[in-house]
Amino acid sequence: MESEAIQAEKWFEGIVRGDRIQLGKALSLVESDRDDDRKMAVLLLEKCDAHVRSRKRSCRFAISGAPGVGKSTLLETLGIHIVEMGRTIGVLTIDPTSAMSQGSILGDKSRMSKLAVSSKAFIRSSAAGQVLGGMARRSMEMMLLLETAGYDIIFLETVGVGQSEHMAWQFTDGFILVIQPGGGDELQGMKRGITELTDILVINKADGALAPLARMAKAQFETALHYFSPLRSNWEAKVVTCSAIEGTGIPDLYQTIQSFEENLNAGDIVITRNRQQNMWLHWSLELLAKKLVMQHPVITQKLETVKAKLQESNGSPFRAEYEIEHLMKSLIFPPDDSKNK
Ligand SMILES: Nc1nc2c(ncn2[C@@H]2O[C@H](COP(=O)(O)OP(=O)(O)O)[C@@H](O)[C@H]2O)c(=O)[nH]1
Ligand SMILES: [Mg+2]
Repeated sequence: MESEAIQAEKWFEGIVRGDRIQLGKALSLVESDRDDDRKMAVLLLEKCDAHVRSRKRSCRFAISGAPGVGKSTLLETLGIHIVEMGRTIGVLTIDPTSAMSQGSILGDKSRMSKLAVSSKAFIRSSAAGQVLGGMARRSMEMMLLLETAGYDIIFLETVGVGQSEHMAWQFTDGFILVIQPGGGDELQGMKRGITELTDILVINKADGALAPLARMAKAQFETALHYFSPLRSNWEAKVVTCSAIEGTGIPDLYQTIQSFEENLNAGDIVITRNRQQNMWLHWSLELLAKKLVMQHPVITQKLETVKAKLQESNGSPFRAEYEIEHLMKSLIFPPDDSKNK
């Protein structure tokens, strides 16, 4: 049996060499919850982390927006343009076909069919079952693998609305919000407070009948954005209109992305990444803590008993919660018997 360290080195070398099959396998490895996979994943991720720290970093973007605004279509058109400009891109999406989904988001893979066959691009869809906070459970690790493989720009397409924006914002360098003209989307965006998170606002579908509406929305947003103090320092939010289908406005969008990259590289990327990693660590441990506590046999058993009792007596849940709260506390902070002796 090869030692684990040697195995991890092989994984790592394959990824750095540009072996796409190895990269694909590594992405599955870091998504796995199996104990042996977790162990290997950590060995590999440590190597990747050390590797990227000594090189020019990729720029990581979250691409967010309501289902159906055209995020995937945009990634295809923009992605092809970026590749034509001689750069490489990595895309992480959630595969909506693996969940019960609203019609508009079905068939994401087919939306990126041209980009998918480019040797300068790598697209990975995670199963929707793994989605937490609008991203895959292991998006952070997956971005690191793509960065190790040397992709210049990484896009993380988020799903869902609400909480997801903030999560994705925390873990990436730049936040691209995609909206479509009309439909009150503009206002919704403001209400949810996500305009503060937005580094680049893309008004997509600026074609056909929607084109004049898109121009109007652009003017409105450019004014509105002046009232928000940006959460990210040294960058003033930009508004771009485009049509992912017709390709208009795409070079403009890429230029904006490039200036964002320049801006990022002019700042201290080490501080930025350390902040992201700290937030990720908290997020990840919270998820883990919840999972472990809720899976503890003492808790699951008690919960079953309590639920059965509640149903029988048609009672109230408050005492049940109180009892389980104590049970949880005693499991995590066992009473110190020595004090009573
Ligand atoms: N007219 C128009 N339709 C678009 C454009 N971009 C995407 N669409 C359409 O909008 C629908 C949703 O696109 P999709 O990329 O799946 O959106 P996502 O859910 O945000 O990823 C599809 O029917 C696309 O063909 C665009 O620029 N113009
Ligand atoms: Mg999509």
